[in-house]
Amino acid sequence: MNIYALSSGRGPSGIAIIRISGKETLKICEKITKLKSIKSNEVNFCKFYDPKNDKVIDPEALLLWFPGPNSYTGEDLAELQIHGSNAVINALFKVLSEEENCRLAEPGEFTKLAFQNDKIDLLKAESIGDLINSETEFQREQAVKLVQGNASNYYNDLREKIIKSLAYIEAKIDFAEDDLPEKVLKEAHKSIKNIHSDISNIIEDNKIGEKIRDGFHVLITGEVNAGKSSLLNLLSKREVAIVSDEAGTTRDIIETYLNLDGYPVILSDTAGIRDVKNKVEKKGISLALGKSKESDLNIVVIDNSSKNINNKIKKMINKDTIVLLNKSDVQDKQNHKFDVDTVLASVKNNKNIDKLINKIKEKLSKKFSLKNNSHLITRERHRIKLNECRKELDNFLKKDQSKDLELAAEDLRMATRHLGSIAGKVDVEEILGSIFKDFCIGK
Ligand SMILES: Nc1nc2c(ncn2[C@@H]2O[C@H](COP(=O)(O)OP(=O)(O)OP(=O)(O)O)[C@@H](O)[C@H]2O)c(=O)[nH]1
Ligand SMILES: [Mg+2]
Repeated sequence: MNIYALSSGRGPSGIAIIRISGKETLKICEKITKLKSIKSNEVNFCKFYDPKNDKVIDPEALLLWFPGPNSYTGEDLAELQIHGSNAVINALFKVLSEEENCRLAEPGEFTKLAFQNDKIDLLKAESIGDLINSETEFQREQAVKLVQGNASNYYNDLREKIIKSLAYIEAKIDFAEDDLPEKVLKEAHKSIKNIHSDISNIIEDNKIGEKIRDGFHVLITGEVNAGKSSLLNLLSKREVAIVSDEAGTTRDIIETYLNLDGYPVILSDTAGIRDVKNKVEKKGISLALGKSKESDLNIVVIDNSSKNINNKIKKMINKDTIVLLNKSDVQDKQNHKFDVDTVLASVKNNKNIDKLINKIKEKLSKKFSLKNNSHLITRERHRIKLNECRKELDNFLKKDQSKDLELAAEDLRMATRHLGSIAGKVDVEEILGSIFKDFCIGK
């Protein structure tokens, strides 16, 4: 089966790129360009035709032809660069759909083929998706690291170290009667202990990689009518939440996604905290209080002219929060003092909001040590596999190796399997075989 899809965004645009992958790619290209010889890995200047009626679809276009296996998918692949109007794209799609054994690709199918044909590992496939979807600078940087294979190399190194220890243990099992020095087992144990601690460090990373990928949760909470929804609208540059001078306007949690100077942030506006009887507002307040416990950062908004601050709000303020004393245009003298980060601002006049943004960035980067560039886990899937791997290493370390050698070997085998499945490598036996063979020759 041959597949095709639009690889660039939907037009109208100067150029659109359609990819075709599959065994008959060249045949299809020859048919729709009428070119006698299509040069590989070079630009072919051409016209595209509808072979049914010989009418020209695009009079000036380019064709790039990459014979497999040296192509993105590992199969024969062509890139058709055509004028990016919807009409040209649709006409060419119609022609391709009328070809035998040719269908529209499913989402991600080209990359799936690349994985299946061993062109890329799973981590790279995921990171290509992340790079395509990256919206902020942090997300782009993280995806670039993964596309370049930083995480894959790291996991592969760890995995190979486990396999080496496993080879020692296998040798001890197979050549029990020979005098393999006890030292060998001790070294294997020590190496696994180090790997265990490396994996623990990766797991206990405050979920930074996932946060960069999915966004940091920042919550706007505080007094009623203090300007929380106004702040949400100002930061997201659109009217997301209703603003009104009526206290208790917001009840539901309103979320919006934004790029705060490179920081991906999921910003939530909530109901103001106060003591009320109204059932709906009460529910909104309890939602807000619950959410404030899970978020990465709380911005507590207080009207600078307020006389008394509700106790529940006071309790929310700690060194991990930022207090925004709002409406400085009404009262410009700071009315409340807190020994935490406080910004006196006016949302209405967009005064000192830049200071608030800087504080948000500062807090997030401190809490998640963003300067450290070793974030490896970007998905829950990786975390689950690492946890499973660590569990097996735990089992191994707990065993008395002099008695349970076979079982200890099985623990390590499982550990390599979990680690390998992060990047999509599961054929442990093969690598194990080669290392073990070398070990025996060297003995
Ligand atoms: N003077 C002044 N008024 C503001 C400022 N920010 C917001 N307001 C006004 O304060 C009122 C309440 O604003 P909202 O943004 O709805 O406040 P809220 O905290 O979301 O209110 P609830 O959802 O009811 O808790 C509106 O009339 C806003 O126009 C400000 O910086 N200065
Ligand atoms: Mg509101």
